[in-house]
Amino acid sequence: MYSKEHVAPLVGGAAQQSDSSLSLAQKISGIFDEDSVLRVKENFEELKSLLSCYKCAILEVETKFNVLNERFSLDHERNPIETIKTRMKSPESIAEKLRRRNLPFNVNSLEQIHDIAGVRVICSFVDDIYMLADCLLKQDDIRLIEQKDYIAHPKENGYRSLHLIIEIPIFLENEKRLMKVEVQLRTIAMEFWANLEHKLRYKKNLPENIAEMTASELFECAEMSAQLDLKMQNVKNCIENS
Ligand code: 0O2
Repeated sequence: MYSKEHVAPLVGGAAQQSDSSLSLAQKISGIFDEDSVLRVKENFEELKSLLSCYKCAILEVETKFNVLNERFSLDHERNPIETIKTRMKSPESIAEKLRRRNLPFNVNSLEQIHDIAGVRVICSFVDDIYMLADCLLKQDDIRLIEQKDYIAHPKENGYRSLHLIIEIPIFLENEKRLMKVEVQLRTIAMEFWANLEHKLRYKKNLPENIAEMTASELFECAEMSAQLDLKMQNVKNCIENS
């Protein structure tokens, strides 16, 4: 779940270490066998350190967007960003993804999951999405790993957003580490649709007839919200050109 709050710890601090390794083990125990759960407990410190690095990477990316938002407002007297939300993928969700890919729950496998750290940027207008993505990707410490433009090419269900997997350095006491972060950029209308669609349908097992009906209704809603974005963009262009 993406939130506006600061990134919550996925695993606890040193004082709760044994509790946390137990709770992480519990969370994945329905998904992995006993041996795997035991290995997770044994390698808990290493896992905890890696997950903390992802949290640091989120903070770095969030700051970059806050800086861009602040500087843009100087020249244009408006903010292109409405909200920034962040999330660490839940242990259950990570475990599910690893299981689907037939990978064990360990540090090496975790490094192959590119959306453990997530930053979602909610923009005012569609143009702002591409402008912000360009500004981010021009920065010389950012490397683009993958881009999925679900705005130019919406998903079959109508889902729209720009997804970037980026690599960003984080600077620790004695080392620099390159971390992957998934950045999702979307408008308020795209966020509205995606949130409600997620609540209503995404990843839920519905009876076939209901699923078909809701899918078609939701697709229509996605098209309507895309129209709304287009109209808003046109109004803005009209004002700026006048
Ligand atoms: P959460 O809760 O964010 O962890 P994969 O990531 O491997 O499952 P893929 O194709 O690499 O799949 O990912 P993709 O298409 O880039 O999108 C992954 C994320 O985008 C999802 O995260 C959602 O946050 C969002 N998303 C993608 N498609 C939809 C959609 O149809 N509806 C909604 N509401 N959101 C979508 P996760 O992993 O599902 O969950």
